[in-house]
Formats: sequence, structure tokens, C-alpha cells
Amino acid sequence: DQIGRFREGNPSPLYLQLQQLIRDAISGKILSQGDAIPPERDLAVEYDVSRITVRKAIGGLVEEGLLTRRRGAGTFVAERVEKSFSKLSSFTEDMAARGRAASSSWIARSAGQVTPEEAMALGLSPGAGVLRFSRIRFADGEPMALEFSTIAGYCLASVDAVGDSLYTALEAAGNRPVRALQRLRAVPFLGEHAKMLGVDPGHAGLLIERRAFLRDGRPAEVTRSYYRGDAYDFVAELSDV
Ligand code: 16G
Repeated sequence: DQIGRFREGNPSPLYLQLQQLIRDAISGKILSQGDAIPPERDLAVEYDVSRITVRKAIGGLVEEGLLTRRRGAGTFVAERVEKSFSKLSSFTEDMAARGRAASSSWIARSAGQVTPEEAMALGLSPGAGVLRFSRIRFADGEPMALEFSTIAGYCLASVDAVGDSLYTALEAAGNRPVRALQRLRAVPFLGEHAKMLGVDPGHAGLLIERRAFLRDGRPAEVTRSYYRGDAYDFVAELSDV
């Protein structure tokens, strides 16, 4: 049996225990993205629980986005990250919300003077100080995105203030952005970028440029994020009121 067993004497409800076993199996790579979850009735028999319990467990994980249902085919470990296009969240938070561990590796980081292009993007004056961060972003060790960030110098004390999460560092400095503009564009991954993400040259990517601002309206960030096209769904809620 792939998924593990109930722990004896565990007082929490069975459906939650079953959810935990499935989560553990996914984080322990016993179940991988795209793998099928055994049919409801098999799980019910195997764990000696009702089908209602199994349905509730699976339903909850589907709602969380950890599992997906494919009509007529069954339930699978979700392969894509669904990311809100309207929420000002960070990569680390997006991954945590899906039970995945975010990490980064640095390509480069430096402090310097704003370039003309950055000055235009951020609305900063020539000569203003900025911090630059280039990173590969991972989810559970799997490369998901490349990010190139320029942060206005007044937001952070130094490049060393940033560990794995830029927004955590900005928040700690009292300078987490509260508003942003984003632009999304389709791009192929080529050359070095494809290599860093471990995809074939020409692989589909999504470039999102975010310009983010502090509560007082001053610019904080301009970031170009290159997300793997096969790993992301961008979702937004639209209304006409
Ligand atoms: C997201 C943001 C990016 C931000 C980063 C901070 C998008 C399109 N981009 O990737 O602008 O710099 O999160 O993440 O959402 P961190 O706090 O994990 O470093």
C-alpha cells in the first residue's frame, strides 16, 4: 500500500487523518504530481472507513488544490499551481498555501544606482539607490520560476537583509508593498534561462512584470518573474459592478 497507515490511538477525525496520510505521501514523494489516487471504494476498504469519509478527505484536498479531478478518469495529484492574479502575495506564500516548500538559489544580488530603465519602471530619480536580486525559485526542490527584482534602496537596509523571501524581509523592514500593477506576457525559455529551469529551449513561459508600491505611494519593487508555463494557472475573479 502506497499511502501509509493510520496511527493507532490518533484522536483526530478519520477524514483528517486520511488527508494527512495523502499529504505525507505527496510531500514524501511516494505520490508524485500527476499520480492517480486510488478509487474511493479501494481506499474505503483498505482503511476500513466509510466511503463518505474518503469522499470528505479527497474533497477537501481537491478544494485546497492539492488534488485534481479529471472527469471520467479519477483523482490525481495536481500538477499545476493556481496563482491568483489579483492577490498581492509572494512566491513563498503561494507555495506555502499549497503545502509546498519554497526555496531560492541566488543567481546574483547587488546594490547600486538605478539604471535608466529601472528609473522609468519604478518612477525613481536618476542616481537613486536600488538593490537587485536574481533568483531561481523552487517548490519542493523543483525549479518553478526565475525572478529578477529591483527594490528601491529606501525599502531595505542591505541585500543581506533578504534570506529566502523578499517579502518577508520587506515586511520586517516595515516596507511590504500594498498595491501593484502586473503585466503578463507569453515568452519562450531560451539559452541560460531554459538551462537554469531544467527545461528544453523553447519551453513555454509566462513573464509577469510586477510594479509594487508602499502604502504611502512610493515605489518599492519592479520584478520580472518568468514562470514555467506548464506549472502555472493564473486565475482572477472579475466582476462588472
Ligand atoms: C512573487 C512576485 C514577485 C515578488 C515575489 C516575492 C508575482 C508575479 N511576482 O513571485 O514580484 O518579488 O513573489 O517572493 O507574483 P518571496 O517573498 O518569496 O521572495
